[in-house]
Amino acid sequence: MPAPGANLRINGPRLWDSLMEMAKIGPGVAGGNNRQTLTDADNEGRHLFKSWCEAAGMTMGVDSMGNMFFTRPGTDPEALPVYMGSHLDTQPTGGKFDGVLGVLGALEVVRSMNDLGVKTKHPIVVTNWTNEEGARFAPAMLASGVFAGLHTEEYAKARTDLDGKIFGEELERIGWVGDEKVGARKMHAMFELHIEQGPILEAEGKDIGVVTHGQGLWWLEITLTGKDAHTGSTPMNMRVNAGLGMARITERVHQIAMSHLPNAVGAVGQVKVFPNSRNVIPGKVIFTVDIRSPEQAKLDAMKAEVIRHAHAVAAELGLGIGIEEVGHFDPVTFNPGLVKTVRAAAERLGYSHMDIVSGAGHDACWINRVAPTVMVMCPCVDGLSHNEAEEISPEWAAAGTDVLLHAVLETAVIVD
Ligand code: HGY
Ligand code: MN
Ligand code: MN
Repeated sequence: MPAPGANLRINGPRLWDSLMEMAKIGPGVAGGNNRQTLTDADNEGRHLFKSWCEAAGMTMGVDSMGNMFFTRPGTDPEALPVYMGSHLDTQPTGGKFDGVLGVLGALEVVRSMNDLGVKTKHPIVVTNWTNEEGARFAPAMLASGVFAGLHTEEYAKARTDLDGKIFGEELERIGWVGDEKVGARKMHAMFELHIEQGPILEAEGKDIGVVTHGQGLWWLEITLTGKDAHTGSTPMNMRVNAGLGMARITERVHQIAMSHLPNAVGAVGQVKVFPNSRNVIPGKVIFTVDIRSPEQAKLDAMKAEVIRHAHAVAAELGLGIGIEEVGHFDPVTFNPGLVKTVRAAAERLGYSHMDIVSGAGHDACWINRVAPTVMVMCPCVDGLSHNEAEEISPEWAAAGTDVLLHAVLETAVIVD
């Protein structure tokens, strides 16, 4: 099948306008976004996205996890569709582009296909996956994980947020429980365009990241139980300080990652301290360890070291300890054939590019289990993400979406 002509390009200004329009929904306090999953802002963003997709002639399907699918018909209705998409939910202090570029970039591909009068053999489906971030309801990539069979729908719908709200009830509340069975859809291929969320592409001066692999991840939620006591009158040798245990384990997580460099990262991002009063020694803490590596052996070794050390600290300080695995996926290898297609598209379009391993987790990491999958990345300024100051250039957005257009058209097969 001949590749699409290099002159086929998306409409960059239209894409940028849509990104800025979506960014108005669920605004943050510092120029970014707080459009967390299953909130009213998420609902508003979903409706705006739906209106745009329907205006582009696509028809909507929604599954029982609220995953949204918009279909542009192909000439062969028997042919499995080519999917592309990402997520519209954001971190509480998120940027305007994490996830959103992949969803609205996919929409722009269809809008451009309409402008160009392009027909394809395979149908095309634009997707918004529910709760990719895992910020409000852990784990991350929750709904794509149910779709790929990694989690049961029952497990997912029982997840709770910090206020005790339940996922299934919140999905019901915003009215996005669809009638499709999760995971019933079969895919010819799945593409996800995403900002890198790291510094490599910008530092190397590359416009496009051809994502060959994704690093693996563990989220370990540790609960330490000590004893509430007065911070002033309690002698140091009588304290059972859960907060001290958390501090020691947090420091050790950093050291463990450093001891496994390169290709290893680790941090503690979410912390809950009880009773969280200035003059009470914390009797209980719950915190999540996030460790990652593209190398299976390193990921396994770091997990074992974190658990071993956490138990040693608890024993040393006389603390009770519980460790729950609240998120995990092994390192991912994306489909080599689609990787080649993405690389060839960047080459044909004249964009500088390099192979890259994704540092962040993405819905594509789960969908890769059930369909041929690949990612396309564009740089972000200073590699910053999960921060309201997240920034990309319109040129980077357009380049990534041009490559998505070409790779999807080649895979979906243009029909004259
Ligand atoms: O955690 C991640 O890597 C993704 O941003 N959910
Ligand atoms: Mn993302
Ligand atoms: Mn994210």
